[in-house]
Amino acid sequence: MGGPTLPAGVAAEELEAVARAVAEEAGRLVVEERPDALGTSVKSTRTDVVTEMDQRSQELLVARLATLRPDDAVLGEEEGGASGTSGITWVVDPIDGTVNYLYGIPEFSVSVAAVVGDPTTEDGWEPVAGAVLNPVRGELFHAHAGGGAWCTTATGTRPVRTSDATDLGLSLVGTGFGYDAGLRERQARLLVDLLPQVRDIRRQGSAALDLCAVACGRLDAYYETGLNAWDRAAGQLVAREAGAVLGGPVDASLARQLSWAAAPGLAEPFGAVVRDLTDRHVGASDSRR
Ligand code: LIP
Repeated sequence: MGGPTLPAGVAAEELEAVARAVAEEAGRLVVEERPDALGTSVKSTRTDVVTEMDQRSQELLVARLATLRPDDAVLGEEEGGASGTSGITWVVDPIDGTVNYLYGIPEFSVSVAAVVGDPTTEDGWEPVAGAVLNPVRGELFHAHAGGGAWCTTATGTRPVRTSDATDLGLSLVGTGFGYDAGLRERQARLLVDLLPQVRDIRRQGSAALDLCAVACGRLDAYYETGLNAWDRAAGQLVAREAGAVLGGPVDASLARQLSWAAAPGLAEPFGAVVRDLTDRHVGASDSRR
């Protein structure tokens, strides 16, 4: 099956190089220019925090993409994207794991993906290149469609592959929770039913890094309900290129109600159990953040 169709004259490798470059610039910004007194405000609920560095990171990403890819659109988590005419949209999370960033926990990322299609729809889009940077660890995960998944650090670039897990009862599973208290209650009930069936759970706080953790075998599987496109766009491409099987509530289409990724040997039992538990505990209409 062929990969996503790119607009004429667009090379996925070039988009990957752009994603890597701008993610690294934004990563330097959020680490090196974080003020002692970090300005914050709230969005959907009082726990849904945004910092001044989320906004500054997105402003940098939009400005650099306007220079490097002037005809492309940009959709970001924070206010202030850009329209485009090329058929490529950059879907960016300027800081994924904002609460970790706020608390000084070194598990946050800058996530940058180039997608075809409309990323404001549920599944009418597909990533073609992307990069996820943990700027504290200095780990840059990156991929383009059909090019494999890679991790670049100060010591070089290595290919990444999923684990060879096959036993659900021995699987290490990542997840996350939304900002709405009612959704969190239902997500917790899902977790109560899942936890006895797996080895253990990790809640690391960045969907992009969780998907990259599946890609490199630090997690055997990951699921989350209520993700936005910017949380997952780059990480899902890295995971798929690393050999992970990905899916949603009914089929291979990741969706707001449920997005999951698993090592191939685990995909059938894991996909079945998270689809069933999501149906039981988190209805489609409950997947607001
Ligand atoms: C975060 C997600 C994470 C989720 C958090 C939060 P943000 O994104 O990446 O998976 O569990 O609640 O939504 O808001 O830090 O960009």
